[in-house]
Amino acid sequence: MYHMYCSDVTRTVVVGAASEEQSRMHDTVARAQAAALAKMKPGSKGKSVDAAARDLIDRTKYKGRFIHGLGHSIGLAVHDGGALNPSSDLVLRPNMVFTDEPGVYVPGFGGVRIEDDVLITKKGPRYMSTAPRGLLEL
Ligand SMILES: [Mn+2]
Repeated sequence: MYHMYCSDVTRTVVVGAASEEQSRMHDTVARAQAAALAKMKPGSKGKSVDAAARDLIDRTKYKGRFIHGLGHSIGLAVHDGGALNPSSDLVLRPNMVFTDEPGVYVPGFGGVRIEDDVLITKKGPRYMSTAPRGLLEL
């Protein structure tokens, strides 16, 4: 919280050194997050932002493993009412703030989510969260 406004950030942690598969999974989600970010511009529809991440994931071995919407608006409430998901007709406008939080989840193996908060500006998207986005090895 900052002056009553919420943030919502997710990082993924692996205990020990990441395996090749864990690294590949994290890299896929990172690329999906970046693909969605590139679409987070004024005039974009929520469903097209979601599709940028979902289509990327669905072209990999993790097809169908992104099992939630891409993100949500955020402000005085952490889930502020607007959604970025496959059925969202919401149109992005300058000064709106959304999360960009793709993930993949494989039963019996594990999951990855990377979540950051993004300000929509006339010039395009701007990350408001600055924590390192890499896979954390503990
Ligand atoms: Mn969230």
